[in-house]
Amino acid sequence: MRKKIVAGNWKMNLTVNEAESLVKELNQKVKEGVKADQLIVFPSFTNIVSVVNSIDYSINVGAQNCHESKSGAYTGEVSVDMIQSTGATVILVGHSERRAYFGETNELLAKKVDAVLAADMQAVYCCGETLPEREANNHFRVIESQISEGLFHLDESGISEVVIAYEPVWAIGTGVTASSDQAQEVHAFIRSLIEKKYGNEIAEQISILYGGSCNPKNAEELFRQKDVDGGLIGGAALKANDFIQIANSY
Ligand code: 3PY
Repeated sequence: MRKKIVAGNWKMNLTVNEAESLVKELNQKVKEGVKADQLIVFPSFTNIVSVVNSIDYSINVGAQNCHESKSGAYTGEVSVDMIQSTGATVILVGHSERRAYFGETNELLAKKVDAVLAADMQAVYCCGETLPEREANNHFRVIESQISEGLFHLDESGISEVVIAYEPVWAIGTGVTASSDQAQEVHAFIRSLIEKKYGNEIAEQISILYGGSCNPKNAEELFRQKDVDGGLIGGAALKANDFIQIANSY
Protein backbone atom coordinates (compact mmCIF):
# COMPACT_ATOMS: atom_id res chain seq x y z
CA MET A 1 0.00 0.00 0.00
CA ARG A 2 1.27 3.45 -0.91
CA LYS A 3 1.49 6.07 1.82
CA LYS A 4 -1.30 8.65 1.83
CA ILE A 5 0.43 11.95 2.43
CA VAL A 6 -0.93 15.45 3.00
CA ALA A 7 1.69 18.19 3.13
CA GLY A 8 1.24 21.90 3.78
CA ASN A 9 3.47 24.38 1.99
CA TRP A 10 3.30 27.53 4.10
CA LYS A 11 5.42 29.43 1.54
CA MET A 12 6.64 32.91 2.63
CA ASN A 13 3.91 33.34 5.23
CA LEU A 14 3.68 33.53 9.04
CA THR A 15 5.86 35.24 11.64
CA VAL A 16 7.19 33.15 14.54
CA ASN A 17 4.13 33.98 16.66
CA GLU A 18 1.69 33.30 13.84
CA ALA A 19 3.33 29.95 13.11
CA GLU A 20 3.11 29.03 16.79
CA SER A 21 -0.63 29.81 16.82
CA LEU A 22 -1.19 27.62 13.75
CA VAL A 23 0.81 24.80 15.37
CA LYS A 24 -1.36 25.01 18.52
CA GLU A 25 -4.50 24.62 16.43
CA LEU A 26 -3.02 21.76 14.40
CA ASN A 27 -1.96 19.98 17.60
CA GLN A 28 -5.52 20.20 18.94
CA LYS A 29 -7.00 18.82 15.76
CA VAL A 30 -4.61 15.92 15.12
CA LYS A 31 -5.46 14.55 18.57
CA GLU A 32 -8.79 13.51 17.08
CA GLY A 33 -6.90 11.43 14.49
CA VAL A 34 -6.49 11.84 10.72
CA LYS A 35 -6.94 9.46 7.83
CA ALA A 36 -3.71 10.40 6.01
CA ASP A 37 -0.75 8.17 6.87
CA GLN A 38 1.70 11.06 6.96
CA LEU A 39 1.25 14.79 7.60
CA ILE A 40 4.03 17.21 6.74
CA VAL A 41 4.29 20.96 7.18
CA PHE A 42 6.84 23.13 5.37
CA PRO A 43 7.35 26.39 7.32
CA SER A 44 9.83 29.05 6.24
CA PHE A 45 13.42 28.59 7.51
CA THR A 46 12.90 31.15 10.29
CA ASN A 47 10.08 29.09 11.77
CA ILE A 48 11.44 25.57 11.47
CA VAL A 49 13.07 25.33 14.91
CA SER A 50 10.07 26.62 16.82
CA VAL A 51 7.68 24.45 14.79
CA VAL A 52 9.81 21.33 15.30
CA ASN A 53 9.88 22.03 19.04
CA SER A 54 6.18 22.59 19.46
CA ILE A 55 4.32 20.52 16.88
CA ASP A 56 2.67 17.16 17.64
CA TYR A 57 5.22 14.37 17.12
CA SER A 58 2.98 12.74 14.51
CA ILE A 59 3.45 15.67 12.09
CA ASN A 60 6.72 15.81 10.15
CA VAL A 61 8.38 19.16 9.58
CA GLY A 62 10.23 20.03 6.39
CA ALA A 63 12.03 22.87 4.63
CA GLN A 64 10.78 24.49 1.43
CA ASN A 65 14.22 24.49 -0.20
CA CYS A 66 17.89 23.75 0.44
CA HIS A 67 21.27 24.45 -1.11
CA GLU A 68 22.96 21.60 -2.95
CA SER A 69 26.37 22.07 -1.27
CA LYS A 70 27.28 20.92 2.21
CA SER A 71 28.59 24.31 3.35
CA GLY A 72 30.53 27.29 2.05
CA ALA A 73 30.43 30.90 0.91
CA TYR A 74 26.82 30.99 -0.29
CA THR A 75 25.41 34.01 1.49
CA GLY A 76 21.75 33.67 2.36
CA GLU A 77 21.59 29.95 1.63
CA VAL A 78 20.80 27.02 3.93
CA SER A 79 22.35 23.55 3.67
CA VAL A 80 20.72 20.17 4.20
CA ASP A 81 22.88 19.55 7.30
CA MET A 82 21.65 22.82 8.83
CA ILE A 83 18.06 21.86 8.12
CA GLN A 84 18.56 18.39 9.54
CA SER A 85 20.09 19.83 12.70
CA THR A 86 16.76 21.54 13.47
CA GLY A 87 14.97 18.19 13.62
CA ALA A 88 13.26 18.64 10.24
CA THR A 89 13.09 15.40 8.26
CA VAL A 90 11.77 16.36 4.81
CA ILE A 91 12.81 18.84 2.10
CA LEU A 92 10.73 20.17 -0.77
CA VAL A 93 12.70 20.29 -4.02
CA GLY A 94 11.81 22.12 -7.21
CA HIS A 95 8.52 23.82 -6.37
CA SER A 96 7.38 25.69 -9.48
CA GLU A 97 7.94 29.01 -7.69
CA ARG A 98 11.60 28.03 -7.21
CA ARG A 99 11.82 27.00 -10.86
CA ALA A 100 10.10 30.16 -12.13
CA TYR A 101 11.42 32.92 -9.83
CA PHE A 102 14.83 31.53 -8.88
CA GLY A 103 15.79 29.85 -12.14
CA GLU A 104 16.10 26.34 -10.70
CA THR A 105 16.74 23.86 -13.49
CA ASN A 106 16.28 20.09 -13.56
CA GLU A 107 20.06 19.73 -13.47
CA LEU A 108 20.35 21.80 -10.28
CA LEU A 109 17.37 20.03 -8.73
CA ALA A 110 19.00 16.65 -9.34
CA LYS A 111 21.91 17.85 -7.17
CA LYS A 112 19.52 19.06 -4.47
CA VAL A 113 17.75 15.68 -4.46
CA ASP A 114 21.15 14.00 -4.03
CA ALA A 115 22.02 16.28 -1.11
CA VAL A 116 18.70 15.51 0.61
CA LEU A 117 18.99 11.75 0.15
CA ALA A 118 22.66 11.72 1.20
CA ALA A 119 21.46 13.00 4.59
CA ASP A 120 18.82 10.25 4.78
CA MET A 121 16.05 12.80 4.60
CA GLN A 122 12.83 12.50 2.58
CA ALA A 123 12.64 14.52 -0.65
CA VAL A 124 9.35 15.79 -2.06
CA TYR A 125 10.16 16.54 -5.71
CA CYS A 126 7.79 18.84 -7.59
CA CYS A 127 6.96 18.87 -11.27
CA GLY A 128 4.26 20.48 -13.38
CA GLU A 129 3.62 22.34 -16.61
CA THR A 130 2.74 25.98 -17.27
CA LEU A 131 -0.48 27.02 -19.02
CA PRO A 132 1.21 27.70 -22.41
CA GLU A 133 2.87 24.27 -22.19
CA ARG A 134 -0.50 22.60 -21.58
CA GLU A 135 -2.21 24.64 -24.27
CA ALA A 136 0.48 23.58 -26.74
CA ASN A 137 -0.14 19.97 -25.67
CA ASN A 138 3.44 19.83 -24.49
CA HIS A 139 2.72 18.96 -20.87
CA PHE A 140 3.67 15.28 -21.05
CA ARG A 141 7.03 16.12 -22.63
CA VAL A 142 7.75 18.80 -19.99
CA ILE A 143 6.86 16.50 -17.12
CA GLU A 144 8.90 13.67 -18.58
CA SER A 145 11.99 15.92 -18.70
CA GLN A 146 11.41 17.19 -15.17
CA ILE A 147 11.11 13.65 -13.84
CA SER A 148 13.87 12.02 -15.87
CA GLU A 149 16.42 14.84 -15.56
CA GLY A 150 15.72 15.49 -11.88
CA LEU A 151 15.34 11.94 -10.62
CA PHE A 152 16.39 9.20 -13.02
CA HIS A 153 20.05 9.30 -12.06
CA LEU A 154 18.96 7.72 -8.73
CA ASP A 155 19.30 4.02 -8.06
CA GLU A 156 16.36 1.93 -6.83
CA SER A 157 16.92 2.67 -3.16
CA GLY A 158 17.25 6.41 -3.87
CA ILE A 159 14.07 6.71 -5.90
CA SER A 160 12.19 4.79 -3.21
CA GLU A 161 12.88 7.64 -0.75
CA VAL A 162 11.31 10.25 -3.04
CA VAL A 163 7.74 11.51 -2.98
CA ILE A 164 6.61 13.24 -6.17
CA ALA A 165 4.23 16.19 -6.26
CA TYR A 166 2.48 17.08 -9.50
CA GLU A 167 1.54 20.75 -9.45
CA PRO A 168 0.24 22.21 -12.70
CA VAL A 169 1.54 25.78 -12.56
CA TRP A 170 -1.75 27.14 -13.93
CA ALA A 171 -3.49 25.79 -10.82
CA ILE A 172 -1.11 27.20 -8.22
CA GLY A 173 -2.54 30.06 -6.20
CA THR A 174 -5.07 30.76 -8.95
CA GLY A 175 -8.10 29.04 -7.43
CA VAL A 176 -8.26 26.90 -10.60
CA THR A 177 -7.87 23.20 -9.86
CA ALA A 178 -7.01 20.52 -12.38
CA SER A 179 -10.07 18.29 -12.80
CA SER A 180 -9.74 14.91 -11.14
CA ASP A 181 -9.47 13.35 -14.63
CA GLN A 182 -6.65 15.71 -15.61
CA ALA A 183 -4.84 15.00 -12.34
CA GLN A 184 -5.29 11.23 -12.70
CA GLU A 185 -4.07 11.30 -16.30
CA VAL A 186 -0.80 12.99 -15.36
CA HIS A 187 -0.28 10.96 -12.17
CA ALA A 188 -0.72 7.74 -14.15
CA PHE A 189 1.74 9.06 -16.73
CA ILE A 190 4.32 9.84 -14.03
CA ARG A 191 3.87 6.37 -12.54
CA SER A 192 4.33 4.83 -15.99
CA LEU A 193 7.64 6.68 -16.41
CA ILE A 194 8.84 5.29 -13.09
CA GLU A 195 7.65 1.84 -14.04
CA LYS A 196 9.58 1.93 -17.33
CA LYS A 197 12.76 2.96 -15.55
CA TYR A 198 12.55 1.05 -12.23
CA GLY A 199 9.87 -1.60 -12.70
CA ASN A 200 6.35 -2.09 -11.44
CA GLU A 201 7.08 -2.84 -7.79
CA ILE A 202 8.89 0.47 -7.20
CA ALA A 203 6.40 2.45 -9.29
CA GLU A 204 3.55 1.11 -7.18
CA GLN A 205 5.31 2.15 -3.95
CA ILE A 206 5.93 5.79 -4.77
CA SER A 207 3.43 8.32 -3.47
CA ILE A 208 2.42 10.98 -5.99
CA LEU A 209 0.72 14.05 -4.51
CA TYR A 210 -1.45 16.55 -6.31
CA GLY A 211 -0.88 20.26 -5.67
CA GLY A 212 -2.54 23.36 -7.01
CA SER A 213 -5.55 24.95 -5.30
CA CYS A 214 -6.41 21.71 -3.50
CA ASN A 215 -8.93 22.55 -0.78
CA PRO A 216 -11.48 20.83 1.50
CA LYS A 217 -14.11 20.97 -1.25
CA ASN A 218 -12.14 19.22 -4.01
CA ALA A 219 -9.74 17.01 -2.03
CA GLU A 220 -12.05 14.02 -1.72
CA GLU A 221 -12.69 13.81 -5.46
CA LEU A 222 -8.98 14.22 -6.23
CA PHE A 223 -7.85 11.66 -3.62
CA ARG A 224 -10.36 9.13 -4.95
CA GLN A 225 -8.29 8.84 -8.14
CA LYS A 226 -6.27 5.66 -8.41
CA ASP A 227 -2.88 7.35 -8.76
CA VAL A 228 -3.44 10.38 -6.51
CA ASP A 229 -1.98 9.54 -3.11
CA GLY A 230 -2.49 12.86 -1.39
CA GLY A 231 -1.88 16.56 -1.71
CA LEU A 232 0.68 19.32 -1.44
CA ILE A 233 -1.48 22.11 -0.11
CA GLY A 234 -0.84 25.84 -0.49
CA GLY A 235 -3.25 28.47 0.89
CA ALA A 236 -5.55 25.98 2.63
CA ALA A 237 -2.59 24.73 4.70
CA LEU A 238 -2.54 28.04 6.56
CA LYS A 239 -5.92 27.23 8.13
CA ALA A 240 -5.78 24.33 10.58
CA ASN A 241 -9.41 23.39 9.98
CA ASP A 242 -9.01 23.22 6.21
CA PHE A 243 -5.69 21.37 6.36
CA ILE A 244 -7.03 18.70 8.70
CA GLN A 245 -10.24 18.40 6.70
CA ILE A 246 -8.11 17.73 3.60
CA ALA A 247 -6.08 15.15 5.56
CA ASN A 248 -9.39 13.40 6.30
CA SER A 249 -10.58 13.42 2.69
CA TYR A 250 -9.75 9.78 1.98
C1 3PY B 1 -0.48 25.60 -4.07
O1 3PY B 1 -1.40 24.79 -3.98
O2 3PY B 1 -0.67 26.80 -4.26
C2 3PY B 1 0.91 25.16 -3.94
O3 3PY B 1 1.78 25.74 -4.55
C3 3PY B 1 1.28 24.05 -3.04
O4 3PY B 1 2.66 23.86 -3.01
